[in-house]
Formats: sequence, C-alpha cells, structure tokens
Amino acid sequence: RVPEEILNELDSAMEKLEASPHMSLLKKYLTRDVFEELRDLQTPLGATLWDCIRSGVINLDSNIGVYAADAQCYTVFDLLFDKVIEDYHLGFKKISRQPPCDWGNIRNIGNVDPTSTYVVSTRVRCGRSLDGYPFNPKLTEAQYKEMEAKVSTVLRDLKGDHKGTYYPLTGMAKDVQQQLIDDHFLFKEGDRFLEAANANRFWPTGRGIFYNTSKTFLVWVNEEDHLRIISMQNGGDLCAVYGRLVEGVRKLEKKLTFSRHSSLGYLTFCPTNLGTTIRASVLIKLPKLSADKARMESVASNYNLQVRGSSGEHSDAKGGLYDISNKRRIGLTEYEAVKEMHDGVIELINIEKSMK
Ligand code: ADP
Ligand code: CIR
Repeated sequence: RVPEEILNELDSAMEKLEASPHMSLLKKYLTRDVFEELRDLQTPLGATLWDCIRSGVINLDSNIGVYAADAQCYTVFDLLFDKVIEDYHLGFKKISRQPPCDWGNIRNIGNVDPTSTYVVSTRVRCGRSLDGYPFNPKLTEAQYKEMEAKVSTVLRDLKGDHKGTYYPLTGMAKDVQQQLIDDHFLFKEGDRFLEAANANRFWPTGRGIFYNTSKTFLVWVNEEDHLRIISMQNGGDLCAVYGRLVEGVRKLEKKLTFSRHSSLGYLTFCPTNLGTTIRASVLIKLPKLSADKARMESVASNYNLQVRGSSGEHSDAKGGLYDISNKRRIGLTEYEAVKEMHDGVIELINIEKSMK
C-alpha cells in the first residue's frame, strides 16, 4: 500500500499543478481521471506516482516534468507515460514498437557544413542503463559504487581511438571540474530538475567521466543515466563523430549488458530519451535566422529539431550560439535519428544563406 503521507503529497501536488500557469507535459496529461487511476499504485520496487512527478511539481516550469523512478514505472504508470512519450516523440503510440538497433551505413552521413562557416562543433550521444539496476531514485550508495567500479573497469580496457582515462568526480579539483563543464565535456552539477527527481542522492559518489586524450570520445557515469556515451569534435564532420560513437558503443556492448524494453527500446530515466536514446547536435551560429528566436524555433520544429542554448538544456544562447539537435529519439532507427539532424541542419543553413 502507498503510505498515507505519500498520498497526501500526491493530493496537494495535484492541486498545485491545477493552479499552475505553466503547461508542462505533466500538467497536460495528468488529468483528474488519470490521477485517480494511478494515485494508489506502486512498482515492485516501491516507486509511486509521487516519485515520478515530484520533479515537475517542485519545478512547475518543467518542459516535461516526469521521470521513471525505475523501469517498471513505464508499465505501472503507463496512462501518464504513454501520453508524454507520444507527445514528445511526435506520435510514437502505445501500440508502436521501437525497431531493433540499426546504426545504418555510416558513410551515407556527410559533413553538415563543409566550409566551416556556421557549425562550431558536432556531438552525438546516447544513453544506456545497466541491466539489473534501478534508476537514480532507487539506487543505494553501495550500488553507485559497484556500478562505477564495473563500468570504469571496462572503460579502462578500451583500445585504439577510444583509449582513455576514467576520472571520478569524488576528489576532482573544483577548477578542473568547472573547466570541463565550460568546455562542454562534463555534465553540470546540482541540476534542479534532477535534484527534485531524487537523482542527485549521494553525489558525487559513483559519478565520473571517462575520456580519450583528444576528448573526442567520452562517457558520463551515473549522472542522469547510468551511462551517457558521447562522441564530439570541432567542425561539422558528423560522419567521423557518428562513426566513433558507433564503434565505442559496440566495444562497450561486448562487456556490459544494457536494459532494453520490447517496445520502448533502450531504457532511460527520462521518457524523452527512450528508444534510440540518440541526441545528435551541432553548436551553430545562424545570425540572421536567430535574430527572431520564435521564428527560428518554428523553422527548426518543421524539421523535427529542438533548439537549446549554448550550454545545453535550460541554458541561454551566449554569443548567438545555439545547440540544435534531433527531437525524436523513439520510433525511428539510430541512423534515422542522426539523419534527421543532418538533413534539418543543412536546411537551416540553406535558409540562413537565403536571408537578406
Ligand atoms: P545532453 O546532451 O546529455 O542531453 P545537455 O543538453 O545538458 O545534455 O548538454 C550537455 C553538454 O553538451 C553541454 O555542455 C552542451 O553545451 C554540450 N553540447 C551539446 N551539443 C554540443 C555540440 N554539438 N558541440 C559541443 N558541445 C555540445
Ligand atoms: C524538464 O522537464 O524540463 C526537465 N525534466 C528536462 C526534461 C528533458 N527535456 C528534454 O527536452 N529532453
């Protein structure tokens, strides 16, 4: 049974949401009917609706507002999650199935800006969860340590292009950490959405970053997801960036088992990352198009692209530098997700060139 104090939290959460002027996907889809259906449910690990919605209730200005406290939440609280997934991923329905992993023919992906006029850098990341472990809110301190030991051992063994060093966050000098964040390599600290989701418990225990000497292949350990696998470099050579990511993931898959759901694909903490978990992005300057931010956002959305600020999600675009990426991650293949960014960014550049 869901404890009385959690039910009380849920009842006041619902009132708070109903009074809120912000339209998160949580507010949009947690209708009274859905709320009544889900209020008294919990997963086998004991996760409640409150665990899933607390981030969006504490941060009423959330875009999405929900996280899955454990993998079972996607099933137990499906009345809420399915709607959020369908809305965010532009039409992935409950009856849809994520196709099998398909990286496609990497050589068909080109440079999005061959003259290096607009694109400053290119990055492709994916998320992975380790089979047998819950998501952040349900992990114990001992599990964080165990997972870090397991993953860092595998990472330290990587060869070739992916050979590198693992740096735990525990004991990292503050200035070193800040420089890595400023240079776009490391996750930020104290994200209020993750904090309210109960995802920062025992911080910095078990968290860390791995990278090769050129900082073109990186792995985040135990931030929002168990693993975030990243490939990035300056310029617009998406083929090189994507190829390095695919090879890196293939090497890691040989040593680690990742959780995959029969219809949702690779499982992640946030429903926006399910499926391929791919976010392919460029940091780009489009001075004419971005003079009207609303117009740029609407043009980008025509190509299923999302616009973020220059330091990632919920940040500002400093110096006119924007982060433009594929929005959908589920309901298409890995190759198609990357191609969506590739084709859309080429179109945006063409529009910029045609503007007076
Ligand atoms: P995520 O990509 O994992 O969803 P964020 O939006 O917080 O998370 O971005 C993480 C970091 O990656 C930020 O520092 C962001 O500026 C950086 N980043 C994203 N895209 C690029 C890119 N194309 N080139 C360089 N850095 C990038
Ligand atoms: C929010 O709801 O705004 C945060 N919890 C972040 C959600 C992830 N957003 C996204 O667009 N990928």
